[in-house]
Amino acid sequence: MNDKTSQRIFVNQAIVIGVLCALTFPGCAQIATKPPELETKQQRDKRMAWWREARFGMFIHWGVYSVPAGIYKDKKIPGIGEWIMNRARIPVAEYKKYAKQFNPVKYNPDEWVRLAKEAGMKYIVITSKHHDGFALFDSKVTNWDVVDATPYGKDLLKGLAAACKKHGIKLGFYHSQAQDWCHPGGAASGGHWDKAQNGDMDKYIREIAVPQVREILTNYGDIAVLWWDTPTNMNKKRADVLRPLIHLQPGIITNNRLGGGYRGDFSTPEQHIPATGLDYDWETCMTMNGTWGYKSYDHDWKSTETLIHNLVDIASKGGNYLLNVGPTSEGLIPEPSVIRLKEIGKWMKVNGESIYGTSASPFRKLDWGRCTAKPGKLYLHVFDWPANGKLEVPGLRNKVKKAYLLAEKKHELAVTREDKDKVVITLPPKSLDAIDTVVVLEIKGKIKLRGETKTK
Ligand code: FHN
Repeated sequence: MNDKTSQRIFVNQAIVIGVLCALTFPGCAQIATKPPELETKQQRDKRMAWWREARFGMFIHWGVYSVPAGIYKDKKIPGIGEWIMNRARIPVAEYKKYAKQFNPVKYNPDEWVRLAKEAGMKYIVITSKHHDGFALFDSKVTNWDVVDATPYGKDLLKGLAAACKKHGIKLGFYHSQAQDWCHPGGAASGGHWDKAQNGDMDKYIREIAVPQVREILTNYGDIAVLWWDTPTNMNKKRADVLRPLIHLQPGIITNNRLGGGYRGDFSTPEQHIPATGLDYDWETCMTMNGTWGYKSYDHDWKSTETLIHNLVDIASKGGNYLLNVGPTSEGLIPEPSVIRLKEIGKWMKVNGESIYGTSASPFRKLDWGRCTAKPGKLYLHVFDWPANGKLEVPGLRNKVKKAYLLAEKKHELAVTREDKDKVVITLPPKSLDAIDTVVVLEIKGKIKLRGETKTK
């Protein structure tokens, strides 16, 4: 089969699935919007524009697992906190008891959103349901949700959606579509460990996953991102019933973890930054310590310097950074996360221009740091301040208009050209910011580099 034939078949399938979905689910009436598979490049660019501009978002992993917080029967359970039920093989009925202690009375969604905003983040993706199957929202198809199973008794996503709207932050949902360790038929990585988990996965997809995805995409206003996760035991047939639901939110952006061969809109390197970026939209998701869900004894926090360098490194390779927080069962974002986010925010306040809406570095390697770019401007992120005060920009052939520090725009820096391919900027003796001082180099025309470096 040639490429065109397979593309035609794929498109036909997308239409058939769309029509079927519209007939099967009344909530899918808006299915008439164009599936991403049928978009032109311009339409896709338009849909992806805010996300590419944003570069920085907050991931929130929150659920009942924040109650045991990494400890079961007085033992520290190794691994990531939200997997405690799986790792410790906790029986369903026993795990469900933790919900009785999930009472986030200190939850203040407005504060969370303001914190994300202060950090310079432009969107939030929160776990509407993680692999333990517990829904942070009022789901009509189960009692295993915050409203029915906890003393708190209120939908947690409603307030967050309202706060996001108020503060102009985009909201996305992470939804574990396949793994579900508490509803019969849900998949479990490594296999089921309690017979209460056994059941028909197709039935699970039909009766839990599909209606829940419909709920999260219908009841919370504009949803900007749907973040599928771990396509354990997913196949094309199962993915095909979930996928059309995304049209309930025209313009929504989805990741590549649905399964069934769907590529989604962006790739999702996890806990690492690809060495040279990727040739497709991408977002690195990462924890600040060693866990996504709260663990009381994980104090292995990345430094603010590492987090800022990661953000810059990612932007310099054309990606987004989705940085995680794991709130406690009381509803508090751990203090070390708050401190780091505020520090990142201070840096972003001064240097955000060098991150938002930038494109990848045209340079293959820069010994002193990283580069991000906008038309006519190179943002030189100096991690290691040169001892001789001379910042070398290798391979640059463009005429330079001027150079200055982003933090002190009025203060122009002297620029010389040592040979036709090397620009040298004279820096002040000391960096303004020990983590990353940004030097702006304004250039004429499209970036032109010497042959051995990558051109854009
Ligand atoms: O199993 C999950 C894990 O708990 C966490 O949610 C991460 C975030 O990307 N995703 C899965 C592992 O890839």
